[in-house]
Amino acid sequence: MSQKQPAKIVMVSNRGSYNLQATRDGIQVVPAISGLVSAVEPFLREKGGVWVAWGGREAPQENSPGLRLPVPEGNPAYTFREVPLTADEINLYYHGFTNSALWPLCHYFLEKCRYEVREWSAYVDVNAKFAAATLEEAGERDTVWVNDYHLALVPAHLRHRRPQLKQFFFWHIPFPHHDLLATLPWATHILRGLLGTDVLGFHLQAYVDNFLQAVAHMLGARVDFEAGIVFWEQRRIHVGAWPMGIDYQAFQRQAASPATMARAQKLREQIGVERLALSVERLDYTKGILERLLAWERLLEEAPEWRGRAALIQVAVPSRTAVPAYRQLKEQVEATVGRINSRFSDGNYQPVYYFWRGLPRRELVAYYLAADVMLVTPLRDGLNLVAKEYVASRRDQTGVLVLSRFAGAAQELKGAVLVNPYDIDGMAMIFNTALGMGRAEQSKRLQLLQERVRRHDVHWWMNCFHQAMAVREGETGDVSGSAGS
Ligand code: GDG
Repeated sequence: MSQKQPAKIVMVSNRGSYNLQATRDGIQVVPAISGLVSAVEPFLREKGGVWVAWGGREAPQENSPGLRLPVPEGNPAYTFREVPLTADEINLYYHGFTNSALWPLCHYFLEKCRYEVREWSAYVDVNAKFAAATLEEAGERDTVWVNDYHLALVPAHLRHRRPQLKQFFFWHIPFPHHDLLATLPWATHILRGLLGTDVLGFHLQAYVDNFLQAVAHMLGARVDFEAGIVFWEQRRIHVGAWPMGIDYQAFQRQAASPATMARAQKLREQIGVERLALSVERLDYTKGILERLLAWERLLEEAPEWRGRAALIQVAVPSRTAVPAYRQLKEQVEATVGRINSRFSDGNYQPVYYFWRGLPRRELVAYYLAADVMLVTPLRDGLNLVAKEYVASRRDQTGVLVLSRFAGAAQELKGAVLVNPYDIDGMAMIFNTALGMGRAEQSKRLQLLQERVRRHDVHWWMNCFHQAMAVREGETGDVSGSAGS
């Protein structure tokens, strides 16, 4: 890469902004749905750069080089660089270590964790592959931004191969207490890998604290807990809490479009109830879908006045379908929806509308607009962007956000009605309150929520990293006494 080119951002994540699908006519590029994509893609579209990611397909051959594609199609703004994975790698690294060890561990589902050495080895190999592709894309002056638990070892690889490269890392899910982390046989490797970065971000201060305690206890690193700095191998690593924001104005604009409003109106007419509740998420056991359905059923049992008058739309986006825990959950959710509908449907009335598919963005905003009550009740969630998107879409300041106290977003979103998703009876009572909440109370709460989501939007979030990097670049102080050197 030429030194004369302007510095660019190289985003690195397991799944990127696009999935590649082989068709008879060649490779088709399909936009991907994820929180990260929603937040960061607009930035790359505006500023250009590269997104290094697995394209979601099986590599055609063992050593395929990986495609480089200008995206979006028709109006290219940045480059999508594929890291091709073989069938074995997908199975062992993706379905295996990341989604059957790290994901449940970080969400406190220890009973769902599977620790297998060959899955760990695949994780090590795939992280090396991602690091190699990143080094091919990044120039000396570029900034590399690595994302999430899939790629915890990439920062140390990059540091080793190119010590001066500027690096951010953002961890999008909860970071567990070291008591829990210690159950993972390779926990110290994960910590060492992450310490290759310059700036490490989490959504919440609680996750920062867990990380700092883990490196202090498990690696013996010197830590300034107050300043959020780890001293490691003659370097300082800045660790901070920056809850991700959304593109508030984009949601407001979409919600203001006549087509979206008309679609929302049509949806309400089709369902034909007084009060409409909505939930949208990947079909994942952390999201509390089953518990929410049980609470909805309890509501209809205990508060029969809602029968015929309130319905729930549950959008469950297919996710990780090769992992047994997800397949099992799908069966349980579908059986539960079937039972509730057979118990309480009457004439044209149906209490639950269940969709196992993703919606196009425009359609999603129409659903947000149609919903009087948004139920976001994960058992544990790093943050949760859906809650923020609902808030941003409610231009007339009506609507109620019911939010789990175990979603990271609950710390920011004062004005939401908080629930404990493990307490089915309690949740049913809160659904009752939310469905019956008056306009004045709704609007008071939504104003508070919108103020927060508007101020701490995606631009604020990106800026936090730039500021943290600027602080790091201004440093010249003594870093002697670092452990791990
Ligand atoms: C992880 C962490 C953290 C969802 N359904 C549809 C759709 N989505 C979009 C939403 C939102 C994103 O996907 C989901 O983001 P969440 O934050 O709610 O949840 P995760 O996917 O689990 O994300 C989470 C996040 O990373 C960011 O750091 O907040 O805690 O688990 O943007 O809009 N988009 C479309 N159709 C759908 O049906 N178009």
